[in-house]
Amino acid sequence: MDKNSVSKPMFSPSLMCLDFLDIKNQIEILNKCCDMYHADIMDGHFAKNITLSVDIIKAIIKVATLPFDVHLMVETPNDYIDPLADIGVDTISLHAETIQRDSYRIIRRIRDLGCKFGVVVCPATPLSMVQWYLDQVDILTIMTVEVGYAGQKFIPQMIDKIAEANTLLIENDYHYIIQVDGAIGKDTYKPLYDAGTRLFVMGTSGLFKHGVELSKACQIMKEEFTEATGVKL
Ligand code: S6P
Ligand code: MG
Repeated sequence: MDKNSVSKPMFSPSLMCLDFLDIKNQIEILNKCCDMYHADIMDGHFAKNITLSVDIIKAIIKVATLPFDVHLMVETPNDYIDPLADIGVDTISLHAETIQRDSYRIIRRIRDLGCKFGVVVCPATPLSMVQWYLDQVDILTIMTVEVGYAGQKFIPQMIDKIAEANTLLIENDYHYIIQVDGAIGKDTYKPLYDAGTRLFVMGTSGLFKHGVELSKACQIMKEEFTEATGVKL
């Protein structure tokens, strides 16, 4: 049995989908029903939007009891590594497309600061782009929508990429966990789980729904996951 087949699925709510008028209360609920936090930082250039920032994460982290994975959608990720490590995030996830010229130096810096290293690939980016440092990756994130916005449509071709990532994981005995980001919910859980995903970024498609109280929404998320995959949580 491979290690991925025994690891438990985990849920990481995407904090850009919070109701910003009620952040503290929502974090206190999510602390009890999720496994990690997913915090998107964009610069308006690499991704054409602006969402969270280091300062906002610094405030949220004070009431959060789960580890933070920060997804950096910025052209100059190097500028964010030290400030993020200073505020105590667990994992720094950078886009492969932005670290091609200095990946090994950046990975070493992240590790030296005591953080985990995550790498993210856009839908059209092949896994071959990260193959030379896959052995050092803690979280491998496959984007299943384009970067920038919540509420987009799932890109089904990504299932093959996840399966390829899972084959590489098993064949090479790598240690990364496969995470997916974008349009995750009851319609996509099963193919994603079967292909090898174990960490699910939860946004508007599967968790943050208008008119549903958040602790109830968490419960529905888990019920729908179990119903779709047959995996008890
Ligand atoms: C997109 C960002 C994502 C979104 C997430 C939202 O640039 O990286 O993390 O927050 O995709 O989820 P949903 O279900 O609305 O697509
Ligand atoms: Mg993200």
